[in-house]
Amino acid sequence: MVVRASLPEQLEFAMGFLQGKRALIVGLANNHSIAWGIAGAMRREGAELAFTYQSDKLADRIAALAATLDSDITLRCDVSRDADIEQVFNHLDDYWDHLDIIVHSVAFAPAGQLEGNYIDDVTREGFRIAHDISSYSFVALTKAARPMLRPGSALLTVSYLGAVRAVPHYNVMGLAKASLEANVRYMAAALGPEQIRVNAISAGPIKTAAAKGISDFNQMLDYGARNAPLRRNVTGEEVGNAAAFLCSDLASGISGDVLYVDAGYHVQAMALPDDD
Ligand code: 0WE
Repeated sequence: MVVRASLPEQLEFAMGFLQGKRALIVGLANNHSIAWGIAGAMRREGAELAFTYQSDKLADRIAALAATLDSDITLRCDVSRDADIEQVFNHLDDYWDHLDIIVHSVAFAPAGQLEGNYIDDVTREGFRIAHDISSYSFVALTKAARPMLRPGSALLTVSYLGAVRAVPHYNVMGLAKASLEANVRYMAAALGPEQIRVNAISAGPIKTAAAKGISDFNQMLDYGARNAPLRRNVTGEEVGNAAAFLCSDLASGISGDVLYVDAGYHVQAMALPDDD
């Protein structure tokens, strides 16, 4: 396409860097979700969006949120069920003939697994569920989506520093995120020959609905804001902007990687002195 236009005219027709891309967002629960920050940034850059939601009780809320981003594609999907995952792509196929982007922003460990002493409190069932919902679901979605993916498609998931450091109380979720990050590398290796990219963002702590169930979360936010290089926490919008970039053709040379969007927290060692 040849575009000749004066500068003001070019600005008027300015295209977002995801123009023409179709993105499926998995993991939206409400307007505090990391998935919401990602969806907003992707829509701003021109992507068309579809959403899944976990259960019927979320149906109306997700449809309303989707509508504000010009989407009327919302599909129920409990990622622990293969039949649900299969249904999503059967239905999506009615709207779209291909898929450019999948965002996986899902994690769960059963109540009681994110507190106390790791060894005392971890259970076989807690371990299984955390790994199933938080890691296996990423490749399960990709397996089912594969016929709709094409060269240039990009897959993204959301991880946390607890994957690579022993964060107090993150416990079995840390193992599940380590598995998720390894999943990113193996999926990147498997899909690379088809020019499909797979990456993760490791986000700093953000006050989402999931975070509300975690004791001392506010203390963690304060600690990060005092000790990160940028002296603050990150927002869902900042994670969204990095996600939009990673899933765009601007990131065509990046696959299998974990990009930290955490105000630099992960590079710092030791608490800073009080007067810093
Ligand atoms: O990945 C997470 C938490 C995800 C999460 C949250 C819950 C709360 C409710 C997974 N499963 C559940 N299960 C529930 O029943 N984060 C990165 C946020 C988080 O959680 C922590 C953190 C941080 C940061 C738990 C302990 C320590 C730090």
